[in-house]
Amino acid sequence: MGAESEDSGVQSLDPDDVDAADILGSAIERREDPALLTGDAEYTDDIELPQMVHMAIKRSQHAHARIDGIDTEAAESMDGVLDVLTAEDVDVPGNVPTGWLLDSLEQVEHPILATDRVRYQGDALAVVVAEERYVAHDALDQIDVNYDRLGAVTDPDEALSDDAPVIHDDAGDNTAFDWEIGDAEKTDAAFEDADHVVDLDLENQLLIPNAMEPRAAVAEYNPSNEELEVHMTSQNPHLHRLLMSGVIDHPEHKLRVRAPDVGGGFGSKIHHYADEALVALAAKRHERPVKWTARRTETYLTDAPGRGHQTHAEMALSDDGDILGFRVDTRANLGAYLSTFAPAVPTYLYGTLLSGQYDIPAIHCSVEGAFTNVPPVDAYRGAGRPEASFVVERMVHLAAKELDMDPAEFRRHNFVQEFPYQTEVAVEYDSGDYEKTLDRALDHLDYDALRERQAEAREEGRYIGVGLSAYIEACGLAPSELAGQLGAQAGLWESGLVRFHPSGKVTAYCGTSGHGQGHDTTYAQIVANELGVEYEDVDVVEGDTDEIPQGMGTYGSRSAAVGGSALVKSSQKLVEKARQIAAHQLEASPEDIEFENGDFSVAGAPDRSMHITEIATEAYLAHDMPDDMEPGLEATSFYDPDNFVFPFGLHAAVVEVDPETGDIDIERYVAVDDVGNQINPKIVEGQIHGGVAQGIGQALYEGAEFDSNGQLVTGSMQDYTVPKAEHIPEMETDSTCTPSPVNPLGVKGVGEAGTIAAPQAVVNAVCDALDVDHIDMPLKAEKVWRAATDGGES
Ligand code: MCN
Repeated sequence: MGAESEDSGVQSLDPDDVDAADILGSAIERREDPALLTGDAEYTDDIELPQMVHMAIKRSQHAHARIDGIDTEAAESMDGVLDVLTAEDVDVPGNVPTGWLLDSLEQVEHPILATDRVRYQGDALAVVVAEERYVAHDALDQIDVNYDRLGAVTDPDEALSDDAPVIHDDAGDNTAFDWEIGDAEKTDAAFEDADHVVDLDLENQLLIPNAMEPRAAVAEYNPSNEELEVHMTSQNPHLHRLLMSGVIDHPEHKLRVRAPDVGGGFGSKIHHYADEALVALAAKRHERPVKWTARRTETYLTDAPGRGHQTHAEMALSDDGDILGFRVDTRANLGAYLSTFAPAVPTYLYGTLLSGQYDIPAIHCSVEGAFTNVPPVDAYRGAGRPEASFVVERMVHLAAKELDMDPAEFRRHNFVQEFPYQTEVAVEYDSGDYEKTLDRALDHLDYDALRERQAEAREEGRYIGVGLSAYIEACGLAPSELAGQLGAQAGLWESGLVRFHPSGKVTAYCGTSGHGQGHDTTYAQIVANELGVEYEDVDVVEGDTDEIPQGMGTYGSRSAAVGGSALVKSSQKLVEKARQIAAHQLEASPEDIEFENGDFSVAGAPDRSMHITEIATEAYLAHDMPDDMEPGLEATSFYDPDNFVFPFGLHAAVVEVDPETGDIDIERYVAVDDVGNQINPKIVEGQIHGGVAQGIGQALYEGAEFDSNGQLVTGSMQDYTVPKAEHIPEMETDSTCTPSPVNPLGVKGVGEAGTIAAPQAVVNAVCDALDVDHIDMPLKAEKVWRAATDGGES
């Protein structure tokens, strides 16, 4: 495990061709893919239940309005319509909660159906329950809503200005919170001593998540035992169960939340939305199964968008090339209400990462959160860390330019060298070797030759640019005690249960909930390795509150580091019990029993041994157990890590810009990542590919746009460019391995790394090509052409 790959592209292996002892760290094929690729997967919308009815949601057509009445009579009288519900019919608390609090946070009500006011286009007003899906949707048109329109604001800077329309009257203004981190005085002093100061205004545009499968829920209620089962597109079923039990006032132990196969989430399926709670309520009200599946237009209007920062950043520098201080002032778009983890994203997941890979002696960051008339904003792949890395790496690029230093050497000069490293923004980096990823990337690029080629091309009137991104991220947020001190309303541990069956087969249950990341494969690799059993003999179960003891879910690239480690801990507990049984049956003392590759043997007498699968049988026969030992062979752990893990890497883009048209051609994209030990290098590579594609999407194409009335003008795939294969260059991937000391696997997360690294690699490359300070994302042709033509900021 942890071998460093040297060639670009990892070869997939058939698990049958891998020795059991080498299973951990092997690039075996994903076992989940055949079902996903052949249509055998079961998504929420595939679920058909007897007597099932359908729900559709009437959504506000305006971004901000008072509601002077909703007339549902015509809809109710339609054939096939069973019911139309408005806020008046909601007889439960019905308020969507916030899962992260800050001292200065302005908590506002978020009713699951709007009462007297709508605050974004798409806010839920009423639901129709009908025998057929299309009847339910047709009935929406028959609901007459009397709107009294109000002024709308979608930009955080404008929302925070004095004359902006106020979105929550009780709050007085649109400030959701004021937050800061770092040492303001020390940072001011650093700027006073500076030889140079560079500064930039940067926008990190609002992005709309685009999971392949839209959000959906099917709820069924059994009145005889009051059990309510909700199948839904969830990244964290236990958390959804906990929150939903409060929202709809249904006992948690009689609520089962199950995530069938989930077609991607990228963060958007973490949060508790109004919609799934409404499905559950409708099922209880009608005592019939109810299904709701969002249409693509609904996902554009209501899936929590991400990013949405306006930032002013300043960096203080010495003549010698040292970064002396860093000052960052950000206004973050929170949307119309506070989504589940919204307050954490632009604060603790952002400000704490502003040291990047650099030893910066003074940092201060202030963030003002703004309510606006866009959908509630929350975590989207990277969640705060891409925003931080973008600010740091854009500023570092500019600083090198200001000092006339090569950007690679400027980075090297300022890199953190010793670990653990305590940053000025609270977090302590676990391990790293930043020069190694830089050098590896520069080798791939043949950097010196590339710079020469760039200079020659410039002489010929061609604009080639090289952009570097030395990113860092934090995942596996922990421990729970710290998260609690910072405002989390939940723990950030993970549970794992490993169960041996009497026949010697194994099931591993984990509270994470994969939705594309290959957990069935990697968790089976981990458990097979720990127990010394065949990989094929380990089954993995996730995503069901009735089957799994507890769980926090999959987001923040935490599953390998926290969920995988919980499975290691459980496996180790189980091995210890098996060792006692082996010692008893082999008539030796437990201290003399050695365990290797599934065999327990007596030290010095290797022929006296039992395989762990035999012990499993013995544990359930229970005919000959040690005194006072219970039968059975399974173990559960709740693993709460001591610290975050900090993956890092160096991504580089080489672009050629056509100054006549503003077109950008990404000639090369090199990604060198260090995610500690790799459980499965093929899955790691796949995660990097997907992440980079999303990052390039942000750099070049994506961005939510609203008109002056707050209407979304990029509300479909025709208007909002999600990158396609043809938009993404061939990636050259490589890795180094610096294990994390934090968890027993030595792993760091990989699920968001590419998305965090890519945007600034591309923007730096384009700015380098045109020799301009900055162009705001997305780098659409007109902006680039203007920058090329005006030679300055667009
Ligand atoms: N892994 C590994 N070695 C490591 C680290 C991870 O082999 N050193 C493996 C893991 O075992 C897992 C995969 O890589 O199979 C991703 O692991 P991890 O980094 O722990 O991330 P999570 O599993 O927690 O996934 C969450 C992450 C996030 S936050 C987003 S957003 C995202 C992402 O994963 N959304 C995705 N990748 C996605 N991939 C798909 N297909 N769909 C999404 O919605």
